[in-house]
Amino acid sequence: MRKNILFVFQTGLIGLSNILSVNASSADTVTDSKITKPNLLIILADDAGYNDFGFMGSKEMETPNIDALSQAGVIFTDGHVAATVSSPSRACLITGRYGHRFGYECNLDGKNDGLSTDEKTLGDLFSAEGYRTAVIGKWHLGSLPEFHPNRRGFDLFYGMLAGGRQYFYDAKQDDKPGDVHNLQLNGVQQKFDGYLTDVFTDKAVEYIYESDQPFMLYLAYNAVHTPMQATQKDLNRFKGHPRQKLAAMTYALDRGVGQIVEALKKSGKFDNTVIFFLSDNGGAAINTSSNYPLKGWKGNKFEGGHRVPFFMVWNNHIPAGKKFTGLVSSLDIAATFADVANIKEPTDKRLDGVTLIPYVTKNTNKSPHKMLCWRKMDTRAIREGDYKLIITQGIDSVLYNIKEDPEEMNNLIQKKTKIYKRLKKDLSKWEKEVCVSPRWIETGWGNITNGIHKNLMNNTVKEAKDHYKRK
Ligand SMILES: [Ca+2]
Repeated sequence: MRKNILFVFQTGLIGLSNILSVNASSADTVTDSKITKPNLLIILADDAGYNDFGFMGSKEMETPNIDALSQAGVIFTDGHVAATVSSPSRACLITGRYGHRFGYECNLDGKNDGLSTDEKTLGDLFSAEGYRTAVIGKWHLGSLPEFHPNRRGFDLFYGMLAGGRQYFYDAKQDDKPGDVHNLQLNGVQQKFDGYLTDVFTDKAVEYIYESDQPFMLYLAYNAVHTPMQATQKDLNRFKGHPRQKLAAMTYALDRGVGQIVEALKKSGKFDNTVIFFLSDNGGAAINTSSNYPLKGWKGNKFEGGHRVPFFMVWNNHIPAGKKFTGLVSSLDIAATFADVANIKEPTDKRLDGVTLIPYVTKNTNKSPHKMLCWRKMDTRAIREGDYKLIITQGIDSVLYNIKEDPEEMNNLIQKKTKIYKRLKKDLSKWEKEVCVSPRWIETGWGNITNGIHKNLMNNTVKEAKDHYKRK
């Protein structure tokens, strides 16, 4: 029995009052046979902007299906990924652990780089518990045979090993035999017709319908990562739009989410599926993302790099239409899944996240985390309470009150010396306790990223919104 707690939902009411926790000991014999483990679904977008969904306030992007899904659950307004670029962010997400524990703090750099085989993935964790497990979409955790999803706990892999690819089949480039950009099914190259976002959606829909046993599906769209390619029909819909290609690509992503939700509902699985939706890192400049009102982009330690659109849905089990303002991390997904599936967390490789269930089901905005930390090469950051410290070695340090100044424009280092010292000490302690030396670094990227941090630290624009003339 799942913690002897049965959540009962009364239709039509919203808020804590509709969640009754019942000591089910007297009803164990009745409920045990009826309760099956919930399905687990992560829908990951790639490089999507903080302000590029309707539910996040965008007036430019059309995302009715994602918006509707967000309203069926809890939106995390202070939700963060654990790294600001794709590959380490995914390593943290899929293990539930800071990648720094196993030297994974940079994007893949060489062909031998990948997710340490000493680490367990969500696939390992849930396949051992009888779940069907699948990755559909982008892997980007190593392309050597030992890093292949099928050898990392996932029964099904339909996607590409690389960190991105073209959205249409191209036999002369990405779809040359043996290329890491190939679309493949469990190691076998696949041809495909149409637009890749729709192709991934179709496979996920098929997977949802055919699953009789509980499933754990990691649906990692490469949308809306470059290259900026969309179907002609979607482009036509946004003719004259200031960000036509991004709007069309986002619309296809939204269409996919709509079809996933429809499949879950038509197959009777929607109420028994725990869904997380988020982006793998902040919006990129190169794909014309808007992170307004946050400062910075993918790849840096300002809020625009790691605070992402992020929500959770478990229909009839957690409240709907709620915003949760406590500090939340993508690291929490693994721990939350373990909790709802009543699986014991590993004791040897401890998860760094916490289950979010007690937070979203109670009338509280208490933070699940006292602090969160980030590190890549010369730059590191710590968020503790309302404050955030960013340090770029050899460049500068900045301290912000994120609650009062989410745009990170007002450096408080001179005014809040005690807080600065405390955060610096705690960050250093985290590095000593958690981080090992990176197993690889991003060759040639150091000077570029340090230059970007220098400009952002110096407020080379007067207001964060100046980054985003088109809100
Ligand atoms: Ca990304």
